[in-house]
Amino acid sequence: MNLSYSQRSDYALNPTGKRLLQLMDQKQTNLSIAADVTTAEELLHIADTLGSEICVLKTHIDILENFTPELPHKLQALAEKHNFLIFEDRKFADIGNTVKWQYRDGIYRISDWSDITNAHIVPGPGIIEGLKEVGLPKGRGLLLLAEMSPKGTLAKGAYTKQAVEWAEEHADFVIGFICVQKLVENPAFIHMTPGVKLAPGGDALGQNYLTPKKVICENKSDVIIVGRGIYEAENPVLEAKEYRKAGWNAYVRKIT
Ligand code: S5P
Repeated sequence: MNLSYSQRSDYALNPTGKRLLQLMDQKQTNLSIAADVTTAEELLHIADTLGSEICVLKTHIDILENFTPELPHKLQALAEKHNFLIFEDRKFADIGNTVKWQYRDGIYRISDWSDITNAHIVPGPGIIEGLKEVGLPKGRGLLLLAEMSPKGTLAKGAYTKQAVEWAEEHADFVIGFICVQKLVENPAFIHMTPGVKLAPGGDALGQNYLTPKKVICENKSDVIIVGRGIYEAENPVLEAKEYRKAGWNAYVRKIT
């Protein structure tokens, strides 16, 4: 079944999942940038200068040294201006009752502004239920970390399979997976893959890089997540255009 992203949106039960699938085709991009920077200024600069190239801006809000409650409003304004979704890569990992607070409260109030967040499944399905109580009424979507990119990851085999089962049980809230390859035929689920560079390889701390073509065409994932490959480039805007083109061409080849 080689459905386009927008055809697949008909199967999505979650409004954010549906919107992302439609947005990718409308905007012709399956590129997500991992904006791993430590100041609000750098984050806003990335969002504004690269926003037109991406479908999703992925943040690590807790690495900012100067977070203020106004920042999410500014990010949301840029998301509207450039038509992208915000994904706070929080990687929740606690029991359901605790993650509710972590998602809704504290300094960051993630559920107020982040369209998408993600969770490890190591605590069991209660983590999904807790996040869902907070996120679903706001129309948010959740990605499960079913696989991880680094060498030596324990997220494989039976663990990955369990993530898929729980996603199917909560398809109104779970919009897909962080994974290395396509895991499930259900066209509603979005597969998002980090560890992507135009040249394959790794870093000094175990990260593995695959090319956009390998990720989209061979591994049949849907979205490439690129961090250092873009923001460390001499010209991040030109580099983002390269990644966008590589990801999009691979998708077009896959579905035709
Ligand atoms: O398995 C994973 C899951 C994630 S979300 N491996 C990852 O690298 N990530 C995230 O993707 C990681 O937290 C970082 O923000 C980004 C990869 O960054 P890069 O600079 O290596 O492209």
